Amino acid sequence: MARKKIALVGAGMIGGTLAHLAAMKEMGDIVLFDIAEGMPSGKALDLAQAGPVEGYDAKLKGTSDYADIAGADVVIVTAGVPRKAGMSRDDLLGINLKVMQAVGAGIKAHAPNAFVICITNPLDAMVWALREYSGLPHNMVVGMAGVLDSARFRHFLADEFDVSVEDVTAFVLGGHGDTMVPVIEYSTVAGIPVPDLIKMGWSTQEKIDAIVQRTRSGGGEIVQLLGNGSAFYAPATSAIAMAESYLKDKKRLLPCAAHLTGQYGVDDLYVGVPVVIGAGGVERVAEIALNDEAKANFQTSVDAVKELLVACKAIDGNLN
Ligand code: A3D
Repeated sequence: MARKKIALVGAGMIGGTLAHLAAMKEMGDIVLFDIAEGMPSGKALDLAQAGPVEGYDAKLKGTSDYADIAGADVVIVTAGVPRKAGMSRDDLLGINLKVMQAVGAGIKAHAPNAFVICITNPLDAMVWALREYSGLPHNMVVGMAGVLDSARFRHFLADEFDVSVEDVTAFVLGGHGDTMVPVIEYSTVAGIPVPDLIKMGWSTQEKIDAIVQRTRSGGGEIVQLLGNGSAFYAPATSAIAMAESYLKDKKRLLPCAAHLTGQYGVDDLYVGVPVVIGAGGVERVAEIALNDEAKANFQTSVDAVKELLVACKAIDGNLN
């Protein structure tokens, strides 16, 4: 069986980390695409030279020519600009929308059968625009945010309960922004829901509320600390988990920005919900029951995503 092909569009901080992870896991051959000439080839060569030491077999190529992504099984898109301290994700919209137009055209021409994972911010609007520009089926285009936001929530919860992160599951729904919705009823330690753990005296409502808030601003906390650019290790790991679920038909249930067609009362919008990812791309949307507070928060988040789409359409009249 031929090796799989993973195309990484955008070879910056996340793109380079994606290439490293994909090579270490021998997920397939890797193409690093970027408009910056030379840099993707430099990263590809550096990573190829780590192969003999680590013992991974993967062909790595850097390029600025879309023809090189031809036949990719998975395309992960990080092209664009990241946030700087003091910027919101939404401040990136104007620049990154134009980038999505170019990337969408490249995918449409050269990798129309790929499973496409978008990471570029503002995520929920960019994944929608990328789908529009690429013309791929909705089930084959998905946004990475929920896996990362949930991982941040899981890390903070594991720290608070002083238990292994392995046993902590958590769900964060809604758009990838300050209005995201960490749902504590569906967050557990080895199956014990967080509200029960509070009753057991393992934590307090105040502490969990503070963790929810820290999760919402988890990306901003890292932007402040780094001083230049935004998080890249955990975002890359999260996208790789989604790519693996597709390539290995694992059918993992992961929170992702997926296209909704009436689920959760939302139509024709990309927003973070739990979905099953398998060989068919996004195979199923899990519609979980939400309490009134979570429902209201989810709606606020959906309204924020809708506003971003209005802004996209104002910039590009061809989007509708
Ligand atoms: P960075 O290291 O700047 O890499 C972006 C790369 O995109 C650079 O190498 C650019 O040269 C390249 N690029 C710019 N325009 C184009 C184009 N038209 N075609 C191809 N390549 C292009 O950023 P990064 O890797 O740190 O972040 C990438 C994106 O991910 C940003 O938009 C971030 O805001 C976003 N991000 C999202 C999350 C989510 O959870 C959704 C988390 C962290 C970062």
